[in-house]
Amino acid sequence: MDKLKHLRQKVSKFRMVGAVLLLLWLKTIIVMAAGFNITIQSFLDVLLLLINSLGSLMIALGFSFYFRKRIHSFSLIMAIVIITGVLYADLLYFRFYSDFVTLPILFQFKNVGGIGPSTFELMSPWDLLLFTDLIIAGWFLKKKRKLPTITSKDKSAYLTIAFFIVLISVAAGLVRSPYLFQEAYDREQMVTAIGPYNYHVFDIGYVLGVNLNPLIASKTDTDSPVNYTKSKKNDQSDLFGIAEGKNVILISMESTQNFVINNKVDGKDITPFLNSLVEDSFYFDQIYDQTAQGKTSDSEFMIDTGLYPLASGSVFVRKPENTFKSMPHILKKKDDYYSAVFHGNEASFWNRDIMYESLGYDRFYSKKDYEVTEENSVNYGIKDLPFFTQSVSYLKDLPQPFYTRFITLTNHFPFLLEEEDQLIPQAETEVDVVNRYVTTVRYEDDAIKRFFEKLKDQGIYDDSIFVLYGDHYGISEKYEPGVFELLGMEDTPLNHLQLQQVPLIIHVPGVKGKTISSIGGEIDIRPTILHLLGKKSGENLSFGHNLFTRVPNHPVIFRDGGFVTEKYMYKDNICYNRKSGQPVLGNQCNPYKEIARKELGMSDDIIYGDLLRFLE
Ligand code: GP9
Ligand code: MN
Repeated sequence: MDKLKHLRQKVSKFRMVGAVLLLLWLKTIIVMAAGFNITIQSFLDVLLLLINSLGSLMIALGFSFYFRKRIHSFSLIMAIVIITGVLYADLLYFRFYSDFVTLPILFQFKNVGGIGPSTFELMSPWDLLLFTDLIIAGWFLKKKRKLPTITSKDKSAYLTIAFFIVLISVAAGLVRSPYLFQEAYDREQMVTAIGPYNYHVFDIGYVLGVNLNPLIASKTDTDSPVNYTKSKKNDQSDLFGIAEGKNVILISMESTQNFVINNKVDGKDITPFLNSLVEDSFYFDQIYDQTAQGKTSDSEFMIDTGLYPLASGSVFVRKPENTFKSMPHILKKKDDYYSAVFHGNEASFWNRDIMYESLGYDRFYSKKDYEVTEENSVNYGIKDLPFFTQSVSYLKDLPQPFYTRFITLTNHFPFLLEEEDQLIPQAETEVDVVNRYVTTVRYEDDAIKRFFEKLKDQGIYDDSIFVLYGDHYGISEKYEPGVFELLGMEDTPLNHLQLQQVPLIIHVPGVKGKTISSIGGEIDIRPTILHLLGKKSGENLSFGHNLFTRVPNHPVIFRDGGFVTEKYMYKDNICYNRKSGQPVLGNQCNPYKEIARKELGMSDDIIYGDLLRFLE
């Protein structure tokens, strides 16, 4: 009897912590299920949803025991504030990017273009409900400051139980996803399996851990990626070398998705110039955006190095001191190409000023090289038209042949443009972002058209090849319903995948070209250019395939471990048949999943271990 009474007394000491725990636990489950759309496919998924945040929440609240002898009410309130803050930040970030916050992204927040200008737009009045527990607990704890004393023995028992729950839930997560930690880039899988809080702890540990990789790496670590990338099937085509010795002009088209090509708004073409250009070029109409959190910089990185971007943060920001074997290096060595990037934003954005040196660029024309005024700017900076006009005055004096990239800016979220620059009316969907988007794309199209005209005037056009590509999606999943409305498409996983396509147009003056509908990704752009320039070498330790001969069943791999092949698509851990659009048995995707894991893993090893320094 005494024992029971004793136990009851013990438990009652934890009443307050228990109540707070219950509120936070329920809140986390609701946010996971309703906010993060966690996939529930089995009983195990339900179980994981219920337990995987419990242990970590207990540990977080357990800190409050250690502030004083008594549970300090202030420390409990702080724990609620911090936990709710993390959860809410995750929720807002997820609403825009359908992704989870990582440690590196916090250090490059000034570069996170999406949520910055529109955080308020991402909020909903319902979100206030997330803070109700804070108000209740605050009110209660204000009245009852003196909470019970907890003995060291009780504290240890509490924490033992908490760690045990964490252990059990991680083990259950591993039963669900055996490659959980090898596929740490699949953050959706991570959060589903081990919950948002354990995920954040893992992410911090992982990021800190990989910083040690360069210290322990050695030349032998390059063996397996060298052998793997050497064994890639690289067929030749009769286009090999057709552009030998020509200038290369890459145009990175900000946020430009493939659906705008040959589409109209109110009877008017969204991209009249690009539409005419594709008639006269190699137009790849099934190229997928493979960027991750580094957005524009990720696309630049893939094209210059043939490596995958990192799963979290931008390589430009995280690994600028690495050795790279990039396009400028290869072309300089072989044919003494001069290389330059033109971009009207601040040089330090995405750490470009530092990274371009590592990538071997001779010159970076950034904001300070342009005349930027209030009149000629919008949103992020100088508008595309004055940007190209001013760029040509530099370009005409560059030593030839050159390898150059022009990065446009006007078509950037939230797609702002003065009325006089809007060459077509806004679309009339339910989604304003989409309505504005078509006008900024139309503006960009016109600016590119005039750029071509100026290059013809300067006599540069004939001696150059042009590679125009959309850097990544512009309309995030949140706003996609507007695109579906515009295009009269259904909102299905397959159609969502289709919207991840970006245009790739390779224009070789004097060569007829054609539309090529085999699948590919941004990582394949580099070997395709090298092929046209007649370069056989330089493709070791890079993962792209020449798009003119790309094997159709090799997966186009996304940074979250998803992929698309000719037959299948794998997204959010579901395997779909692309023809029917229906989910199929997961094992049909397994061989490709294995390739994705291998390539992403090797690419990460190269970057985290700075392995290319061993191959000089
Ligand atoms: C900024 C521009 C846009 O300089 O490249 O960056 P994004 O937000 O698209 O990565
Ligand atoms: Mn971009």
